[in-house]
Amino acid sequence: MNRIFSGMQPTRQLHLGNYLGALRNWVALQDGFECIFCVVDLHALTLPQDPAALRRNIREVTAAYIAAGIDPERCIIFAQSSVAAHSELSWILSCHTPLGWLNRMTQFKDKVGKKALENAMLGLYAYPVLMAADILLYKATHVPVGEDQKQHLELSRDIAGAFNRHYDRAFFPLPEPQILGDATRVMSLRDGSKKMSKSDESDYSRINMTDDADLIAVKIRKARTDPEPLPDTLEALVKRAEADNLITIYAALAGISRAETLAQVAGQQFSQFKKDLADLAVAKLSPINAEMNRLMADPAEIDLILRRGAERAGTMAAGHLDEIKDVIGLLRL
Ligand code: AQP
Repeated sequence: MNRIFSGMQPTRQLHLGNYLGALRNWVALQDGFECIFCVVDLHALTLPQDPAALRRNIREVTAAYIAAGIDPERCIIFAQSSVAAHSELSWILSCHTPLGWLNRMTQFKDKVGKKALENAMLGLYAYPVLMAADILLYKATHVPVGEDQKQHLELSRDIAGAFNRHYDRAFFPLPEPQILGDATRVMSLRDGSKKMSKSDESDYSRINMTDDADLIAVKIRKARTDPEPLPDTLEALVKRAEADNLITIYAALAGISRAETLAQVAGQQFSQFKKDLADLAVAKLSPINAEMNRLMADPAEIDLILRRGAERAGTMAAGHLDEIKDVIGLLRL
């Protein structure tokens, strides 16, 4: 059976981009694939984290997975740091990854920004190798990702290929990206040229999965737009990034195409459209929010799910790591 691996970082709360671009698609994949969904807490360490907040966020991301509809019986849900083989394989793969490949990664450059390179952390630079280890450790065949992670997944394929060629065998499957749905890149509510992101300083740039109905409505009302009414063609949205983004969000939440959405709302002023969008967002997100709150009230239950998931993931990982050690000539004593 084809196997899916994917994960989210427990860095602050998940947002609408994480939900529409990834989580919602994962729920649909459970029926056709063996699924492994990880809370990638080691990746979160590539940026400074407060220990108490990190602990809470690991549980909250787990709660979001389950509240959105991922079934912990059918899928494996676990925290990355509880399976040590991720770090071991990451080291092995880093010895098969030329620096030139890592130098091309745009996310590293974006995250370091204008800071001096000397102060950037090695972990942030090596992040894509750990991501390759996450995927290859389970010999995953498919990885659902948003547009922003496509380059990292291509690197995972390159690393798998380099390993296979070096040891002259088809050991790792080359994982296929799955870019699903129409909302592969949900943009900031404050700036239509930037993606919606957990690390954006403005909380008004995103709708968090933990936001209540009032806050969702306020954020949508305050979302940046332009003075023109909504157009009737997709072409007319090309130069209107913020309007385009709100149409994409509406379409994704309503489960209709962007063209169908425009057919419904063409000619409307934003004041009306934003009210409808807020009602729709609240209707879709509130039940998930309520279930997250219920789960978060019982952290022991979440920890139990993570522990069971870690046992299942750990068994598969240990078997594959033994095979890898055999291939590369390490003793298994
Ligand atoms: N804006 C987005 N639109 C669509 N999909 C998105 N994803 C993230 N942002 C958007 C997808 O969500 C999954 C999990 O992402 P992540 O938590 O591992 O980290 P990220 O991609 O770095 O997300 P953020 O919010 O931008 O976090 P920060 O600010 O901490 O870097 C991935 O599949 C991603 O594609």
